[in-house]
Amino acid sequence: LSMHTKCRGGAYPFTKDKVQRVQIPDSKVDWDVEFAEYLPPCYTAPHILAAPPYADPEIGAAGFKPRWNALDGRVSRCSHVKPYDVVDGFPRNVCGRTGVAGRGALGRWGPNHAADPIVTRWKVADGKAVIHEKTRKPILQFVCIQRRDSGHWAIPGGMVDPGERVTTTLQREFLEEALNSLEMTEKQKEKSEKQLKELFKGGVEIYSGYVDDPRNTDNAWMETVAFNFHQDDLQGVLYSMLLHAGDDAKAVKWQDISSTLNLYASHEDMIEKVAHRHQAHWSRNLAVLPTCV
Ligand code: RP5
Ligand code: MG
Ligand code: MG
Repeated sequence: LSMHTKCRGGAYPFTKDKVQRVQIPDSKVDWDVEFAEYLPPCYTAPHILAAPPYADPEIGAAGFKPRWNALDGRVSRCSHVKPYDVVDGFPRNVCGRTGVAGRGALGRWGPNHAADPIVTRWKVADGKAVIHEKTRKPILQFVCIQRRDSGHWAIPGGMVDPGERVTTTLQREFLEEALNSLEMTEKQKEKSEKQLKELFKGGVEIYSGYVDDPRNTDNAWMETVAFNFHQDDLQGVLYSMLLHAGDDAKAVKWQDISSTLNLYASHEDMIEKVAHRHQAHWSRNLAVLPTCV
């Protein structure tokens, strides 16, 4: 991702329009380009300043000595993109200016690491894979959740807890958001985990890097590692498993994959990669190849 767009311009999310981002033309996103009059508002959400366990203290707070661009105890402050600059004690967004300083709604200064499980199966009808009429390619479906915070449809991803393995985060977030494991009995949870065991063994990394998340600021931003867990078997467990939205998801569904999706942050880009990986249908607007004369 060379330039972010969803974290530029307009109001910062969840501020009821009270915090407006400074408009930044494409040409001035890059920190290396002079922007003398740039004076972004500084905003950190009240629930972050209230210091929940997952959030950092304020920069300069007694005893807060973050190790930037390094593994800081159990928290990774390394970017997947590149080492970031730290200016006057504040880490700088690896993808440039966002029009707002501070942490916004994000807990950590610098990179906030998430993981995104992209769980896929083939669309079927009468026991057979459904082929797209235009592209003649099979249609892939993924488990898509509706975010409670913004209402956008998204991959059921979540934050990597301190010291947590990404493989654990992927499975935990899928269980929480798409199967509502937080409201299951231990027995039900065990059953779901068992059902998913084979699937989650075979994940393939699709993307690792910056996420164009609307919460990003000049000093705090989302990064993720996205894995695809695909089931090829048209009779597999994914066809009988009951989806049930939970935690920060308010709805969940199997979503047909195509280029007309309009997902949260830069999730479409990750889904597109998955579609290509499986040679599944993506866009009905096939590229028109130049003809030789
Ligand atoms: C996105 O936010 C990531 O790609 C991931 O899907 C999600 C993690 O944040 P929460 O869902 O925990 O808010 O940037
Ligand atoms: Mg979650
Ligand atoms: Mg989430």
